[in-house]
Amino acid sequence: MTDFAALQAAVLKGNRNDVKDIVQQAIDNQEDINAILDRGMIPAMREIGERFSRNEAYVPELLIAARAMQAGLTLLEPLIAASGRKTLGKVAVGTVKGDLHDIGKNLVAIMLKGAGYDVLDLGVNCDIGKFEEAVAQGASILACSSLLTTTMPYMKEVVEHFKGRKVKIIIGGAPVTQDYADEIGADGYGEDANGAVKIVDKLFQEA
Ligand code: B1M
Repeated sequence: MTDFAALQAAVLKGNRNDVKDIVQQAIDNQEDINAILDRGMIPAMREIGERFSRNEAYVPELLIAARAMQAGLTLLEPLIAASGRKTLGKVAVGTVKGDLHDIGKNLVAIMLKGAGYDVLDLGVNCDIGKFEEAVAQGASILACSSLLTTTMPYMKEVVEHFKGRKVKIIIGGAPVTQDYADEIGADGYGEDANGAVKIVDKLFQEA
């Protein structure tokens, strides 16, 4: 029987070795993969995200938890692929054209993955072509990150490019605000990585 509380605690503390051991044991005991994710790892990543939003956890703790989560996911990934587990939806995450900052974008990608979404990480310096490729690969939400006031206007170009299409555009990054998202007609704004998960949850629920 898998100790899901211990698995959650190990992810929260970022204890990579414990996560690997518990997940491997669970696999050996033919535990349901969905249970490992939904009762162990995903709630722990959501909890660390909530703590981060409340300033009770900081970037290093988030990264350490994410690394532990990734260690467990690496063991599960082949089984997930073989089982055909349905993810909650496909989201593409990219830092917009001209901008090379990727730490925040990476956190957003990790938190979305941790929350159960299928994430396409488009990297940095993403032009509209890259976002188009993501849509062609099935992404229904595009999460754009910008850290520079000089690259923020590119988000407006992305929004305008996809206007009238089924895809939703959400934006975030240190200089970005809800007001700016409203001004350019984006479908949502995430203040931080956890905020990005919340807006993605909301948009998929509404879809
Ligand atoms: Co740059 N940089 N930088 N930089 N850099 C800033 C952003 C700056 C504020 C520093 C400053 O002057 N005080 C300033 C921007 C000023 C402005 O535009 N008003 C700046 C500048 C000017 C520059 C260069 C132009 C410097 C130069 O070369 N003259 C240059 C630009 C390069 C380029 O992109 N073309 C540059 C370069 C760099 C480094 C390469 C050295 C490095 C980036 C390394 C990397 O990312 N791999 C760097 C860094 C590290 C920073 C600071 C210090 C830290 C950014 C960071 O990683 N924060 C930054 C100063 C600062 O922000 N205090 C600065 C931690 C990260 C977790 O937070 O990215 O905000 P953040 O992400 C958050 C939220 O914003 C949100 O969630 C994340 C988690 O909470 N979020 C989203 C982010 N994306 C989201 C997407 C979403 C939702 C939420 O989608 C829905």
